[in-house]
Amino acid sequence: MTTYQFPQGFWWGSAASGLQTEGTIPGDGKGKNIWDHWYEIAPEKFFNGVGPEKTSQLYTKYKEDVQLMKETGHNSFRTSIQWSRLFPEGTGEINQQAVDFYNEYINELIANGIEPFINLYHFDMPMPLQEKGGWLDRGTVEAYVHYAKTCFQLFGDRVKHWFTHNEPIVPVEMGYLYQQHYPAEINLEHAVQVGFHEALSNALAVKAYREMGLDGEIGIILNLTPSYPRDENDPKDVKASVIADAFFNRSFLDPAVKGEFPKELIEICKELEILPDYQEEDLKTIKANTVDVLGVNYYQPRRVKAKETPIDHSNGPLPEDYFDYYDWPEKRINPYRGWEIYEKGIYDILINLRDNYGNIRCYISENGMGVEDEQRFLNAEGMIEDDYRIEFVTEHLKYVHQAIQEGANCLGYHMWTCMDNWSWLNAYKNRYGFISVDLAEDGKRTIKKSGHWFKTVSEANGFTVE
Ligand code: BGP
Repeated sequence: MTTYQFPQGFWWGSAASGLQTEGTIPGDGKGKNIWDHWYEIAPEKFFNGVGPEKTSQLYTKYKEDVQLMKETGHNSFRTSIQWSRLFPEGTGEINQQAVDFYNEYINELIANGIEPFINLYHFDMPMPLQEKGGWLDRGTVEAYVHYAKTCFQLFGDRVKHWFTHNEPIVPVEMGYLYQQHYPAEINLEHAVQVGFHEALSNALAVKAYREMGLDGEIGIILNLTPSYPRDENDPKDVKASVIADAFFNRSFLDPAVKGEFPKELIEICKELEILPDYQEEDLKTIKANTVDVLGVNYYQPRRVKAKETPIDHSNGPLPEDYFDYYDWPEKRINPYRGWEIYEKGIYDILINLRDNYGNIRCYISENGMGVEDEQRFLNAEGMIEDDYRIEFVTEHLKYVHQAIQEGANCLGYHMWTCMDNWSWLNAYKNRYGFISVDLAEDGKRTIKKSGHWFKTVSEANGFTVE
């Protein structure tokens, strides 16, 4: 038997986002964001035609949900404020109903011993700002900073862990390269500008937070996908992996933690003449306002090799001009999401942060496994027996534990997600939660086997396995 004991005060919990959980009810004053708009114009893109207004109804069920968090051993929980709920137009007039809702929700968490971690931007651009260009437009950066400051003012007395963005590379790649988020363009030049504005907005929000003298910490949440070369002894494969890493990880990790952009990326942008528009002052702002804490979302690695296929320039340059994806024959796949399961990746990330990023305070802010049709695993008592999820979390936690033993500054583990929630184009296809949500029964919640198991882990601050 081996016991994996975690440091005292370890954060056990889960993550979600406002848009994916709250839902919309008539008269709630929420404005439209890009998901509401996309669903209106292209509902067929969404799995089973389920749109973002029909999420897990947390807006009305949050009290019940907080109790369920307690029952599943949460000592902390992350969600995001919906920008379009607080500012229906993105800026300007504030929605008082949103202020009341977030106040009550945050207070409810705290009253139940659950530390609220609040993120500001989780893919939910208010539509009036998108109409002016969204992250392409510098005006959005200003509107974002106003939104951020308002949140700090309203909730900063009680919220001690703030995050500026969740996975800022995702709006870049999915909105401007791979067409999975609105506006679904393929345009590397736009992608670079969007990324720059997001990085700048992060630094400006960090600056604003510090200037307000609040007694919490502020960070950013990044999805780090370790880039493994096909052959680590082949310099061409290694170079391919370095470039993939610069595009997808270091593009935000380096400015957020070190205050500068990776030189490989700058060189490529110069060569392609797609450097973003910026002001000299911006680089100083980014340099001077790095984060206190880093959230790490880890789902899967990225495996690459030197470019072998011809470059296709029909849509202009792309990151894939510099590498090919490598199909590792030994990979294990979660067939529902199509993502590789590679537990050691979580260890490699934490060791990289220890060695190359000043061992910054960090925690695992998302990790999880989406599975389709979990009703197959219902037992006689009506509980989903998701042993595969327990195994998934256990195997990742073993590597988190090892990294901590070796000096990584990892402070917690949050699962994606608490209760089954709505996912971008996939809607309710894959379920990730510790708690199931029955859409046919008005969103009825039932704790899964993994939720009960997680409580034992949280209470023991670790677990014992054979
Ligand atoms: C992360 C996002 C989450 C969540 C999760 C699962 O990238 O931060 O919002 O959706 O991935 O992915 P998906 O919902 O696409 O299956």
